[in-house]
Amino acid sequence: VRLLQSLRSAVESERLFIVYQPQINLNSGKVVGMEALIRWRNEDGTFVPPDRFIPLAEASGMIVAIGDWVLRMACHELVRLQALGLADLRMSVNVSQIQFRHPEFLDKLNAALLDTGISPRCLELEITESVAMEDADFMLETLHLVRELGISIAIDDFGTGYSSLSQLRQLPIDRLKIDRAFVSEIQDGASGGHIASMVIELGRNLNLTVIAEGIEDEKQAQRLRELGCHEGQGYLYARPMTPPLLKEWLQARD
Ligand code: G
Ligand code: G
Ligand code: MN
Ligand code: NA
Repeated sequence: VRLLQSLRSAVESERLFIVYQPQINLNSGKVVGMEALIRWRNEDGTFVPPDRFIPLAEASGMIVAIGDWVLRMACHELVRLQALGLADLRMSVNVSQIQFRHPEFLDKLNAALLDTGISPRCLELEITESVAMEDADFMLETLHLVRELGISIAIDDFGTGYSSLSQLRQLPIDRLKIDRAFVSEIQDGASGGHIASMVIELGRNLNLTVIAEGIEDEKQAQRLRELGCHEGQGYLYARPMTPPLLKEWLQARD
């Protein structure tokens, strides 16, 4: 309850902010986009990790407002980057299942596009594998509607859930994100490495782009490239950054 109260006051006093982590084409080395990640800084300067407060925000329903705020901030950020001449970047936004299932979700999505004027082609929503597979009929319909808007969809934390291939094949999605737990095992022959290569193979068969998260060294990147993984993000390239740092980083790289 105390955490919930401080989350409320954090929202009110704007102690929530967003950092952005670049995503790279593993073959060309070009930046293809970035993922928006929420942060909460306490009054005393310490951080509350999203793994702790997102579940709380979901249970209390606050995630609907927070998620909408993240979506808008991320779209605005993309507009600012495009104005600097940093074109052709994709903005990836995490969407909680509570938010996704909210009756006004599609309206809010539309409103965010209209208000910021960004092209839906530049926007991507990340939903986790478990969410994507739950309540198949509802998901299928909603995902189709999102796709009709021109927005793309990535399945986050892929490999940690239990999707059946037949389910996965039916989903109107664009990208699979390999969970970083599997990427970290890719060198030492541990089972996670096999899962990573299976996900890449699966992506190839289903015509989906595959992005690996949590790439921390060049060996992992090299192995992922050999396996045919298209894109990656991780500390090897950049940490999640505040907008001024992101801007600097992108311009230095451009
Ligand atoms: O990288 P980081 O430790 O910040 O992310 C931890 C988890 O929090 C990740 O699983 C990420 O998907 C989730 N997360 C980060 N930002 C958001 C957000 O804006 N909305 C939702 N629903 N989840 C987020
Ligand atoms: O949405 P998702 O849970 O996938 O969020 C990714 C999480 O992974 C975020 O918390 C982000 O800060 C974190 N992260 C991003 N790159 C790396 C990395 O290279 N190594 C590690 N350990 N964590 C990372
Ligand atoms: Mn994510
Ligand atoms: Na993940």
